[in-house]
Amino acid sequence: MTQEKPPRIFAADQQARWVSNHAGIWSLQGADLDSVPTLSILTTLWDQPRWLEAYHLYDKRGSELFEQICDLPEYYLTRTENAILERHAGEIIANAPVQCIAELGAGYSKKTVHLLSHQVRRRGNCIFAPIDVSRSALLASQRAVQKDFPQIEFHGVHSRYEDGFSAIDRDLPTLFVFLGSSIGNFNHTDFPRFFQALSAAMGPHDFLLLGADRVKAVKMLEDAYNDNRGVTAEFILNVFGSINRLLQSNFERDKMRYHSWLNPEWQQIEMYAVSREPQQIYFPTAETSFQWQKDERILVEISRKFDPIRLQEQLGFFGLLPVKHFTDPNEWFSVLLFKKQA
Ligand code: AVJ
Repeated sequence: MTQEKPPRIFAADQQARWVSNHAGIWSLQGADLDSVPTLSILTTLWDQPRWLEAYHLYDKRGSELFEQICDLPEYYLTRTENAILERHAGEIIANAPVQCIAELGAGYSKKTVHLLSHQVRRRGNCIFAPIDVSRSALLASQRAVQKDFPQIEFHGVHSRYEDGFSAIDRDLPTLFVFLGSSIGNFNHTDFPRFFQALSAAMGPHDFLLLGADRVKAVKMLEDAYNDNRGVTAEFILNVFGSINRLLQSNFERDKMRYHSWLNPEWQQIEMYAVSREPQQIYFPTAETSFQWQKDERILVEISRKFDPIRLQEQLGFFGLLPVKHFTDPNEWFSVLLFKKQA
């Protein structure tokens, strides 16, 4: 442990809780992010329909596959959002007079660079505080920021989103950034819980920048999650490799197939693993098993689509007031700036 003094990004009553074992990277004292969440996996797998929480998708291979998805011709989200940010970063920063940019997830993407460079240009200095459960993502982010923006003070927060954003000093004017339409992964209970907690953690000078994929023609949406090369299928089915490693279970790639569709009532893409044959799935560490029937589906991920105007109205009920709405010429994707109600 290096005896680094906790930086001023943390609120006074939080300072003692955060420790650093690598300069510029902070974790909660005693927190164990790698503990095997057996019970949480089994409870969702025994639900009806069976389902899994999306964060299990991002092991090493899953993260690599997701990177490939971002470059697929069918997956318009990443490049569309990037173009919006590239074009409007100056205006976003001008409208959000902050000293700190705190990014939830995705430590350092080329999308964030647009914000950082405008912040540096306009205000000279800046704190960048990515919050991520992946330590390696934070380290990569730190290397890149220190190289490209030596004037930026970097503090990586190695924690779950909620622990991270709740610890940040409410008096430090901060722009929280949540890009990529990651909110699309939140189901109807996660969604209000997340915004309630985030808004409660935000101070009177704070802003939120949110990237949200929009409701649009069914074919375009379904193609984005069912690409020609089958990368999305590999990404979704890879989750069972990660589950096998955690629980020593016996899911087999060859005995399942990928299926996805747009659920029109919920306006969400649903991504399933479907069993090709009846099979018994064992969980030796929990001494239990279940019969995975032929054609029975396990819901691995959802990706909700949004109407930006309705989203602005909805977030208003959480004390987040719309400031600006940025979109692309085709109106495929929205980047929304909110201010915390004083
Ligand atoms: C990272 C949640 C935004 O929902 O578009 C992409 C994940 N899954 N293709 C999305 C994903 C399959 C992605 N998010």
